[in-house]
Amino acid sequence: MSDTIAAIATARAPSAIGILRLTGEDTAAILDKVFRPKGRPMSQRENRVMVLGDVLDRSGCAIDNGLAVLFRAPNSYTGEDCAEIHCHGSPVVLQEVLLSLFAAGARQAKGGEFTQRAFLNGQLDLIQAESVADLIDAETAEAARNAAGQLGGALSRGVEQVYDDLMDITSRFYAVVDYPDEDIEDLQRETMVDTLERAQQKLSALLATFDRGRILKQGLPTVILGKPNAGKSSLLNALLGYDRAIVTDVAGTTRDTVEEKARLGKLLLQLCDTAGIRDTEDTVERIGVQRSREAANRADLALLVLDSSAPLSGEDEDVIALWQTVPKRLAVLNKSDLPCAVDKTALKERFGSLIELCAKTGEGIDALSDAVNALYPTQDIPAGELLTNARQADAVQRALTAVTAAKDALALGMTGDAVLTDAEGALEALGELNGKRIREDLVATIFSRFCVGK
Ligand SMILES: Nc1nc2c(ncn2[C@@H]2O[C@H](COP(=O)(O)OP(=O)(O)OP(=O)(O)O)[C@@H](O)[C@H]2O)c(=O)[nH]1
Ligand SMILES: [Mg+2]
Repeated sequence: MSDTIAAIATARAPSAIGILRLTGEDTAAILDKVFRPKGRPMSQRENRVMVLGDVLDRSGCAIDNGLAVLFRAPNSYTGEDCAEIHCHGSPVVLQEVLLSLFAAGARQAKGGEFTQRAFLNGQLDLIQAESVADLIDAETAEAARNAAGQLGGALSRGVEQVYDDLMDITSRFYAVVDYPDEDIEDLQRETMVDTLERAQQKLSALLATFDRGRILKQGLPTVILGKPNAGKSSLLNALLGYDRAIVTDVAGTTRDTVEEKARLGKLLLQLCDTAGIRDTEDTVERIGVQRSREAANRADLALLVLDSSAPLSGEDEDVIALWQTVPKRLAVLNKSDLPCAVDKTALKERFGSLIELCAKTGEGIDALSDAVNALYPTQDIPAGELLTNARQADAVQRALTAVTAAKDALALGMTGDAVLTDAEGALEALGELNGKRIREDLVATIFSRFCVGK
């Protein structure tokens, strides 16, 4: 038995339609008090059918004319009775209807409470529940597709398989521990090592997707490096499509790092424009240069910006040395609209490739986009099977460590209880991952990060 909760599920801005949601055991009764169709009340109508009617405020006056739908348990999002009221998207109307639902007996839903109920009622596992938040927060189509795949159970199925295999092993080991005189037969030992090895492979393959998954969700940490006036801020602005950073012909314009996300082809970049690297007496600029170095340390990709209108200088060489410390790199030859003063062939040879562009007009940005995307090819991982969540990655890592220990213990001929402890450890980690074995307070923390109405 659960109390009935209600929330506005759509954004608080004037829009064509705004939706309120409610779930809990008094859903139908509360809906009858707030929504009045022509003829029979909602509670006496067919399941999952949209009905037109008046939406009533606390005093029983119509404040809108809208639609309502009732999803009776267990065929609903939460697994309980659920309903939606579709109003016109006026924030004032939605707020009045929400108060009307409270007056009729509902209480305000907490962040993520709908999805939390869906999880607690077994409609979704924890991986799927978290993917709901990821889907809503997705910043690229690829991230959304991955979240949708997870919601569909792509990741859950793989985890479930490993979980079941480990359950099988632990139950066999309980037998060994209960009857210590019976040794594990060699044959049985071998099949168990096989099973653990398969689990190990699956878990490490899953963990290997996290790098890509993190990029998908948070953006690829990308630093723009170059000497003063090379055109770094101009490049940032060109990639963003608006003037985010100040651009002037004064060398040393950018003092602090400027961070912004930008979509580039299929990728989301977490761009960081930096202060031009040079030796300087200026205190503020010196701190800026230090920050540029720190940004390079954190970055996964570095874009080196060179000015094609002037020969390479010692300052350029200092930047190149820093640029070379970043794992993935691209060299950009900027100011392609000006007469060229560098030896392009030599630079191409030195850097492997050279992308010529004009940050001022945006010409050549497409080539840069292609080159960046080519560095991060979409792997052959089906959508939905990328780990994107640090909590999940941590659980997979713990499960992997425990499975490896169990496998090693077994291969070394250790006793049943030693292996059992490790196998149990792996099960516990996987149970935390999909929510089969998880502490209540942890569940509450996870869902509290969701927004209200989700
Ligand atoms: N002609 C031409 N000028 C450019 C181009 N890109 C940048 N500039 C000019 O070069 C100067 C410096 O540009 P910025 O983008 O501020 O350079 P920066 O590398 O951020 O410089 P600092 O912040 O001082 O390190 C400005 O006058 C820009 O208008 C380009 O593609 N062509
Ligand atoms: Mg700048």
